[in-house]
Amino acid sequence: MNIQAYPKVELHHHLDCSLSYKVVHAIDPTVTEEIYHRDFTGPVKCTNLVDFLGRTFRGIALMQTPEHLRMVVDDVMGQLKRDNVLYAELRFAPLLHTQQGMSPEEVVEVVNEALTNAISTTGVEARLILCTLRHFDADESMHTVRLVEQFQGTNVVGLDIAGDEAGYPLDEHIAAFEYAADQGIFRTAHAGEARGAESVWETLEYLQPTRIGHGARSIEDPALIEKLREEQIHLELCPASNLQTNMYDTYIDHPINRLYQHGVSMSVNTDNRTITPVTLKQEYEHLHQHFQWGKEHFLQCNLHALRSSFLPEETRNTLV
Ligand code: ES4
Ligand code: ZN
Repeated sequence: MNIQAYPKVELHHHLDCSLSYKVVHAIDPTVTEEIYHRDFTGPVKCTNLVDFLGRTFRGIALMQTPEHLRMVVDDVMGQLKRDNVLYAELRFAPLLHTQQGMSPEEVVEVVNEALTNAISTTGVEARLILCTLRHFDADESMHTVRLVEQFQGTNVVGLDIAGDEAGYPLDEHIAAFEYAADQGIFRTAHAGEARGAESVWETLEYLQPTRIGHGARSIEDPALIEKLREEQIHLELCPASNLQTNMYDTYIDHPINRLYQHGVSMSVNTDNRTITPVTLKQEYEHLHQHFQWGKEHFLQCNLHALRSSFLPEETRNTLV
């Protein structure tokens, strides 16, 4: 089985956490390969999600001008092409890119335009998801969903909430997600990563997403598994990232194979490619090695991913 050549779909990919050494060095020539591996790439095990999130700032600091944003988009799209990704949804938080004077609107405009160009040069189809963050207040969350609304009809297709799941509740974000639902904006939300099944239940109740970022810990509650299966709520699973954030000790402890056997809609994703230095090819190899996954598993995940993608319904099946 040639896993590299295998066509892949990636729904959960943080644009701001996937900078290659090459682009980091091009933006900041003082960063040597040694510094990149020390400061940008995380250790095999972080203490927890907060420790992991603390490693996102170095990359974000290099994405504060139009030129640097364009370089990162081109770099990431090149990585996806080499991984034989057919379709990707790339996410980032526009409000984190205003340190050198860009407005959030300009940030989205630049990334959107750079992505249109990269789609035509690479042939990789891709769209954008804008993230609010758990520690943001209600105004910042509302600003983020307004950006999604403003950019409807471009590459921007949805809303996500990321960040410190265990440290901040959902209260500040409920209005923004309600607004998104009223506007027909697609929604996903990180949950079931730093907290267990009760966090996934809360997220489903208050934010009403059609997908959950991670959601791996849903396995802890059979009633939740039943709900996910019945309502076809899609889990964007990222096993290598979950090992790194210390959710599980070893690969075989990860519930991805059990979730698959329960018939839950799911996809395989990298989450990020800098802090967790992993490609989808490598992630598929891990699954083959530890759970004997083969073509039928990867095909099923990719079909589930397309069905749950934020493309317009009529184009979801045109990529296969
Ligand atoms: C996250 Cl902001 C961010 N980046 C990567 N992974 C995450 N998990 C939760 N928030
Ligand atoms: Zn994530």
